Amino acid sequence: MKIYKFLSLFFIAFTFLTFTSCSSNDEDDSSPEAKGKLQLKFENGFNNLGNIVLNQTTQTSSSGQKHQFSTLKYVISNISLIDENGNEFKYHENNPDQGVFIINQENAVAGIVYINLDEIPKNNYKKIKFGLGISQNAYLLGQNGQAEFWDKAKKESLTWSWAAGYIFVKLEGKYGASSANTEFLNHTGNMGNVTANNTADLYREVTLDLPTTARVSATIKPSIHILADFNQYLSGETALSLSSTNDMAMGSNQHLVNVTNNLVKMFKVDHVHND
Ligand SMILES: [Cu+2]
Repeated sequence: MKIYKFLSLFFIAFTFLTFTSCSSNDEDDSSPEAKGKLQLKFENGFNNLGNIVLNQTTQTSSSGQKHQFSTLKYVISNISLIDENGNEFKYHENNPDQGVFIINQENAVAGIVYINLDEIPKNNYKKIKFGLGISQNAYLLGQNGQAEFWDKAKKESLTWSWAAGYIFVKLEGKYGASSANTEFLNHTGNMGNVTANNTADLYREVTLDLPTTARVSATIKPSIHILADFNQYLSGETALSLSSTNDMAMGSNQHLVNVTNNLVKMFKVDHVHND
């Protein structure tokens, strides 16, 4: 009997403690300055084949061309989150040192490349928006405005000269009619100041709906799981074929404009984890 009494007292004390710690957490959460964290997961694949394994996964395009990637990298910037009321929280907008991220398939862990964001206001978010590449507003800050990111991008071989600027998407690999045996490289990016140089602006933004609300709080760090379907590259809105005229393309020529317009449609939020 004694042991039961002891246990029940212990249980009451425990319940009380849990209760008080919960309510104090709630108070923290509701303070206007409450901040939390958010994770983005980028999973690069072919929607019918699953994750892309570099030098291995071989796809056949809608034009019947075999292709595989040895390098797959792209730049994500100007991330913003849109809440239930349509208000937008911008994460270090046009600030490459703090708000630009490189997705490199070499860094994929079980097929996923992670971006971790801090200092996100507690809120319920319904949409995510981000840029593929670097906006002119950011680039035109000049090299002093993005020294850290320039060095980081340089280490990842995602730069040309400063005057030319950044590589936005870097795809390399092999392609061919019956087997993937001919090398290709397609590097998209702006040619410096696109107005001054009268060249195409390849920076693009996408807005994606979240199938489940991402509930950022001091205690919940949601993960937004994004699929990037690389079938869009050659088999997207504009079907593209690699050939000797475009298999060594760098910059923003018409082939790379088409590649960009296809790729910007590859993103989709598959699901959101709230934990
Ligand atoms: Cu997931």
